[in-house]
Amino acid sequence: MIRTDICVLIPTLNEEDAIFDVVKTLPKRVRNLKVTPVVIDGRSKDRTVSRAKQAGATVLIQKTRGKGAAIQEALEQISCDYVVFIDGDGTYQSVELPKLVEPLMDGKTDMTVATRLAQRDSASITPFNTLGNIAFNALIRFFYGKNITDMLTGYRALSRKKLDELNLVSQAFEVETEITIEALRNNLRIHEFPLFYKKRKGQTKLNPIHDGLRIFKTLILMIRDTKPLYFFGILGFLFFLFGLWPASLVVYEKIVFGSVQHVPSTILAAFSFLLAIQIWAIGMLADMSLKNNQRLENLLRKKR
Ligand SMILES: Nc1nc2c(ncn2[C@@H]2O[C@H](COP(=O)(O)OP(=O)(O)OP(=O)(O)O)[C@@H](O)[C@H]2O)c(=O)[nH]1
Ligand SMILES: [Mg+2]
Repeated sequence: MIRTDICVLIPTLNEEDAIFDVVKTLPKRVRNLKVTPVVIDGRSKDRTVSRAKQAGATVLIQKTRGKGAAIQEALEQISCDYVVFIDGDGTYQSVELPKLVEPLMDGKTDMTVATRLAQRDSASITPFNTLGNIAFNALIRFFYGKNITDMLTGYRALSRKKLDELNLVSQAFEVETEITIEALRNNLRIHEFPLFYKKRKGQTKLNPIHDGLRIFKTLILMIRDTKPLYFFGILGFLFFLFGLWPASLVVYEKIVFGSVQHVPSTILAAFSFLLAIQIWAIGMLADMSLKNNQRLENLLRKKR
């Protein structure tokens, strides 16, 4: 077990060009607290592990696969007061670590997040990734009413106690999405601030289509589980709207001609409305179950 005050968790996969500087430029202490860089390496084929050790990091070798899995695996082997996540590709400013940890130490916030969109190298994020990020942030704003400006950033910090309250299960690049929504679900105070974001060294491990779809799926499923009334409410409303067109046709015929000519339209309208009602009912049941779970969670938290 690694014991320290502030653990900086750095997942790496073939990052030999960047990892030395990422580790070396980390401050050794924040105020009087010791900082320990822990690299969790996904069995890199290059010199990542030796470069990380040269820079002074503790290196763990990942048994599973994927960034999210790496983080979970590492957390099981670390005991600390604060956890900082930073990518090992040289995109984030290691030296700015105190800006992330000090607000936590002062009790001003529960999670600090360094955002990338305001200040960055021109080619650091592709237009496609920027667009995806903006769309995901908009979904969060719509469902949770919180103005998260960069939910996919890899540089963030939490106290270990707060981190342990989050239910993290994702294996790959969905981990940031999961942390963000879990933080919102647990009413954590989130403090975002911009930090300069550099162009990455070495090859990206993120496949924009494949990983983008996985992130989208995670986001939608988490919205379903944490905001069922909105989720099923909107879904039911879409079916209700869909049924309005054949229904208006049928009503028009009944009023003008006195009888209904389009029987299939009647069936389609009835089917759509019934489906909408069923979806709304599922939403209400899911919401009741969520509220009960929250009550249980609160009870358990108080008993701890
Ligand atoms: N341990 C481990 N680390 C990984 C794995 N996949 C990616 N990483 C690391 O996770 C960090 C983020 O991955 P990136 O490829 O930079 O992904 P990104 O930052 O979303 O995308 P870029 O815009 O290309 O930087 C990097 O330090 C990677 O080396 C993995 O399977 N295991
Ligand atoms: Mg990166």
